[in-house]
Amino acid sequence: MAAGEKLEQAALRLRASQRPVFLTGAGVSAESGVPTFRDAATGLWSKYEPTELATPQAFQRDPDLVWRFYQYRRQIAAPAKPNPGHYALAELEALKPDLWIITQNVDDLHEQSGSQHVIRLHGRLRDSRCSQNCKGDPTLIDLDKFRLNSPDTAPRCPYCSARIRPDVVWFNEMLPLPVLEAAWSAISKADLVIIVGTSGMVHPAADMPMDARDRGVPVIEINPQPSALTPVADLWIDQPSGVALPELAHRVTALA
Ligand code: BV8
Ligand code: ZN
Repeated sequence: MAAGEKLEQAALRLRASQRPVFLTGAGVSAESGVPTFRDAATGLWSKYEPTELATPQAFQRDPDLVWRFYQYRRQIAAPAKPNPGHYALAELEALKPDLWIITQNVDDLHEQSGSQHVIRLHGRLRDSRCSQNCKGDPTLIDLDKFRLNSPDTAPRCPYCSARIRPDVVWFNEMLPLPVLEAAWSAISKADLVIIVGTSGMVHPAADMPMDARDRGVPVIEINPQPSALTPVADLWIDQPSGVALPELAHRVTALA
């Protein structure tokens, strides 16, 4: 099926849906210049596997190394701006008030582009917290306020002196329960799931479209490459999200 026909089919489904859910991954931020997760360790970090650094064990073993990795990723993500794909999702939410985005991304680009209904599964790169959550979960620490913005060593909590860490969910850590509940609730109500820019390797995010498909909900994937979730999709649009999403929004608006 030609690309135009696939987009037309996707637009008709999206137009007819009341409660569409978009599951996004690092690919949706690629055109904003944020390296995808599996490409995150380039240059001097290329000798590390991101999945090995994004664990409590790595932080336990070498907090300063993991802290430097996240300071490096913060530096890259800080200047990034939303791309047309992010803005298209915000435009679609204005048309479809019950649209939800479940994102695996830890950048703020969906929120920066105006999307309100965003469920962040894996936390927020720019936030730091006490690793012991000594003042409650989460004990967020404003590094600027406490003048702790250290590039090289994991600073210590001003309240209990435990190490400070990025407020993200690492591998082998549970996702926060309220976030999981919100995501599963959105997926259980979805009448259409559109997967954008994820390799589909990380759980429980990857389980969500599968659950929808098992209930007979149509699933569409937007990704220039096949992913672990392509077999779950009824329709695979093999285009970059920065191209496909604006085209989709344009067609849905035209149908309105
Ligand atoms: C948990 C924050 C319970 C940190 C991240 C079931 C089966 C197997 C394993 C497990 C399972 N259940 C649990 C596990 C273990 C583990 C897991 O999934 N392991 C896998 C990898 C083997 N999961 C967990 O540990 C989770 N916790 O389940 O708790 C528990 C408790 C104890 C013990 C066991 C279980 C927590 C997972 C959270 C990890 N934290 N992020 C950080 O960012 O540093 S995940 C990390 O990967 C990022 O958030 C990233 O978003 C996410 C997924 O990666 P992608 O977004 O897909 O990015 P990737 O680079 O892989 O792919 C990019 C895609 O974009 C590609 O397909 C590419 O083609 C495409 N693309 C590129 N350009 C474009 C594009 N697409 C569109 N347009 C473009 N222009
Ligand atoms: Zn503390």
